[in-house]
Amino acid sequence: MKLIIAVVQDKDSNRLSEALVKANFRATKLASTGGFLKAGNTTFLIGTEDEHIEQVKEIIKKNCQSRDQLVAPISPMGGNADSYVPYPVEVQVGGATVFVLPVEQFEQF
Ligand code: 2BA
Ligand code: 2BA
Repeated sequence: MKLIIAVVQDKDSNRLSEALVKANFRATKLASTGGFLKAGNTTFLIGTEDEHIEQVKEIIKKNCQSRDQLVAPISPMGGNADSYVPYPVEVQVGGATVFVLPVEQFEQF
């Protein structure tokens, strides 16, 4: 068994969870925040058998789009001057960042 951790954009999260349910996969959604943009994103935990990993990755790929996002300059006033970006920068936020981890045990009580 493997645990897939997928960080996706909020805009894609409903579509992805619907597609997973439709394909009979179980998942847990966590509200998360990107360390760089400091904007909300969604982290999916999907536990599934090894032979289904490719299918889950395909579903993620199909339902998550990559987009360009503008990072607005944030005033350092009262904040952390180390992270101050004085001009807007465009970054490409990927469709999904996916990790596949081995699962030692899976129990449901
Ligand atoms: P449980 O299987 O007891 O799962 C309870 C919650 O645990 C799930 O909430 C989900 O958040 C998490 N979970 C379970 N298996 C997981 C896995 N392999 N990977 C990641 N997270 C997992 P919900 O998704 O809201 O599901 C509530 C209950 O609805 C489930 O209870 C199950 O009885 C049923 N269910 C969930 N997905 C289903 C599906 N695709 N088809 C049929 N029944 C489903
Ligand atoms: P954020 O950390 O908010 O990053 C959003 C986008 O900003 C990234 O898109 C990337 O294009 C850019 N970016 C991030 N860190 C950067 C840096 N130090 N310098 C320059 N540009 C940077 P993605 O790579 O597609 O990542 C989307 C989200 O996925 C990230 O949101 C983060 O929440 C998660 N993520 C990506 N790589 C990760 C990793 N190795 N470990 C954990 N989470 C990761």
